[in-house]
Amino acid sequence: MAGAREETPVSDADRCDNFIDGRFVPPAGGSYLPVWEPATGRVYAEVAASGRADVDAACQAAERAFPSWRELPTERRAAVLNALADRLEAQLERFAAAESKDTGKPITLARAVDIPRAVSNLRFFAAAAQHFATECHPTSADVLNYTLRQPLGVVAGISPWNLPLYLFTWKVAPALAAGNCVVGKPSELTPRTATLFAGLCGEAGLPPGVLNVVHGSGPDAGEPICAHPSVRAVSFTGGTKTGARIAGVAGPLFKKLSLELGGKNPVLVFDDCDFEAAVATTLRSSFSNQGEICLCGSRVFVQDALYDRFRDELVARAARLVVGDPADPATDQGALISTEHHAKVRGYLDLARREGGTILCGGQPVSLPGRCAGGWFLSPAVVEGLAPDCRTSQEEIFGPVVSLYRFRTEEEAVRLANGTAYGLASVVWTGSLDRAHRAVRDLQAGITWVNCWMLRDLRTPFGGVKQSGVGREGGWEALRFFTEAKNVCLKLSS
Ligand code: TXE
Repeated sequence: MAGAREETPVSDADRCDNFIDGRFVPPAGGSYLPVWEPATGRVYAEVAASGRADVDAACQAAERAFPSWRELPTERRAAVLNALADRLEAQLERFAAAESKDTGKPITLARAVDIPRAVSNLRFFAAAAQHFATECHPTSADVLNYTLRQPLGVVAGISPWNLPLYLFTWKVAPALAAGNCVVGKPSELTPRTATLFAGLCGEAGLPPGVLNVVHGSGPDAGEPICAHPSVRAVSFTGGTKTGARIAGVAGPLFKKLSLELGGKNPVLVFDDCDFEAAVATTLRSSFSNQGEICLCGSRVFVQDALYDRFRDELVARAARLVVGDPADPATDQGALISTEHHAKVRGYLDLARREGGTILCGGQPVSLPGRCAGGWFLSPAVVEGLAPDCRTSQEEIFGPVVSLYRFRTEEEAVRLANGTAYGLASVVWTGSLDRAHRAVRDLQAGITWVNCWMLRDLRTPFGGVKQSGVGREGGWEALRFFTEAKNVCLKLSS
């Protein structure tokens, strides 16, 4: 029965220990947290429940490693990242299986997206660091100002459970490439692939202490990392409330902060769009990874003349998505991350009904036969009839739920799209270049896709506005974040 939890014994091989100073070590306090397999609802591993002492040990190891890592030529650091990428790529199948088991996502997605993207993150920042240049300001004939960009020292990367290795490497790769040492904390819900990744570091030539992985809960392990005096910057991806908490801890200590938070992303479908492309992509932007991607479109605004046709087609296709064992290549929709999250998403569907919405399809717990009988599955839901300002329309659900709204004019669509506290991503479907440009100008979001979704170029700035975050990652932005600019003013002697 979906929602229940069953415990089974855990073997040593399924233990995720910390990785500190180049070695796997148990947590100082000796305790572990259970790790659940979302597809079965059973505990299948355990993860170090670290605390302040483990964070101290990791930060000290990182401090010790920093001088030599910083002094390595950029090319040598890049070579280590490329060696890591090669090893990861060679073990793609092993990592994809681990990611799928830990998160409940379909194995096909982990194989095609999560692990290849982690490989790309490493290769991309290995190359980017070698092309990174700084500014020079010749002030006068005898005065030259130039900018040095120096690594910060020890930096932290705190990553979430929805795209575990993808986002872990998105932080770790630029930080290391720029010459920093890292203390990383993966989500305690999905610690597996970061642990396997740490196991590749030695053979890839990463010196001990350069990358440390400290596992554990947010309050016990994450917060001491954010507050640690050695940590000069924190790059965080996760929920908006957690981001506010981290800002409250790290802000008064004047640490650099990059916060990639939640979203309630609008999709604007105008009646002059390419219908097939719009409906097929909206299906993906609504339900990829069970809707557990911060970039998923969760509010779909459709122009009056197209509304009924678009709704009927989206509902028909959503109803055909296969909810199944994530290990089965035929599965489109895997399990939700936890029983709590499953309950939270179902709670929003109940709320949607109370707020006047109609669930057009899905939204039901799915009971699968066999090994997945206890898994946290939910059929993808399309909702209509909600007011744009009700809670279901305003709060991040982060699951396989999308709501539809009808609009008449361009102004109305943009106003409704902007009417939430969030501003991460937005999507516009139209055949008109003028309309696209106007929408792009007026939408409050860090990213706008026009006639596409999730087409990513790692050189582009990534981040949100309003409650979706502060700062930008990706490309030069990430290398700027993980370095400190120092201006040098040289005057020639007369
Ligand atoms: O994430 P948390 P949760 C959203 C989504 C979801 C909600 C809560 O709506 O339902 O957030 O998810 C660490 N100091 N997103 O609770 O808590 C934590 O251990 C330092 C959006 O699972 O934000 C984990 O490593 N660290 C999202 C990481 O923060 C702390 C992805 C993220 O966990 C901490 C995930 C603390 N006080 C959830 N508390 C996105 N934007 O992609 C927790 N952590």
